[in-house]
Amino acid sequence: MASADVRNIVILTGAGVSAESGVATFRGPDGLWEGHRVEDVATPEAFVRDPALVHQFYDARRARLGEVEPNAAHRALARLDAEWPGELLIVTQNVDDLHERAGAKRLLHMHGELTSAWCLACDERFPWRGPMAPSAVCPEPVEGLSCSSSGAREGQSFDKLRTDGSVNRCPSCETVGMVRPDIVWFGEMPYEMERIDEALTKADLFVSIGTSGAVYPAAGFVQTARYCGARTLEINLEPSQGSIFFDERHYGPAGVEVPKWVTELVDNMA
Ligand code: BJW
Repeated sequence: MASADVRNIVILTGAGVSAESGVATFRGPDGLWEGHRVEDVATPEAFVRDPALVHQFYDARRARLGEVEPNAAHRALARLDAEWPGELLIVTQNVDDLHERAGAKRLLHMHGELTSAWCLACDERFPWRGPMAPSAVCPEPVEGLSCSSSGAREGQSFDKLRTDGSVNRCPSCETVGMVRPDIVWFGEMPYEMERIDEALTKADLFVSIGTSGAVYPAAGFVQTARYCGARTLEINLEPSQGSIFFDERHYGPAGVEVPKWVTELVDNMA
């Protein structure tokens, strides 16, 4: 793909770009979290059914962010972002912060971020670093409430539970027990769809990296970009579900294939 013909680039990344940093993918052999499928913990219904379980899932992953580092693929994309003179947008489905820690700036998180929280009481979003679940020890008996094994029951907010210090309190309206992960769950609208659609319609090159193509609307971006005239490139460990829609395919670890592709593109810049 000659870079002289390319000015506007859209890059979609998925869990595979962070795999070599030690972040688990969703649908691989290690793609279960303590026996739960992502579809069972990443829905609004799951959160209502068992908020403690869902908080535990996201608290564990938020804590893990401190133990992982960007890899060669994140760094190569940050280099491309810094050096590419045309338009470029990195759309990540990932909720980790490895792209920005590598230095990427022209980036958006369409499925939300682990380091962001959303208050359901006042609708504010704000940065969040520590655990979000109050450590839900079974409280002294509170009238009308009982503890399930996971510390909460259907429809129950955490405000009546005694905690050991981690309080689920909104810093804006101060309501306790109504802060949830700022993550796009199944059935919810991903972020910044208008901006993504606009970039896809203008793209000369669409590159998909480390995603299985199993989750929409991201899985459909390749078809939109292609329909609007972009060349399309897939970089993944193996053919994704949408591999037939790509003009070019590079299969191998992102930490090897992405730096190779970026070097080629940047070295041949017009
Ligand atoms: C490597 C590698 C290495 C490994 N190097 N590669 C029926 C038909 C069509 C659609 C639907 C349907 N029923 C419901 C829907 C809609 C639904 C959906 O798509 N469901 C599917 C299960 C079918 N989508 C939604 O509900 C979305 N909202 C929505 O559609 O709103 C309405 C709407 C209407 C119109 C326009 C727009 C919107 C919301 C989806 C929210 C997804 N949320 C999750 C969890 C939250 C985030 C979190 O907790 O982290 O996001 S699900 C999970 O999957 C996560 C990911 O971002 C997402 C995608 O996964 P990803 O990144 O592709 O990871 P994997 O594990 O699947 O693949 C990794 C790949 O990497 C593999 O291919 C490996 O080979 C590869 N790999 N190591 C390179 N080293």
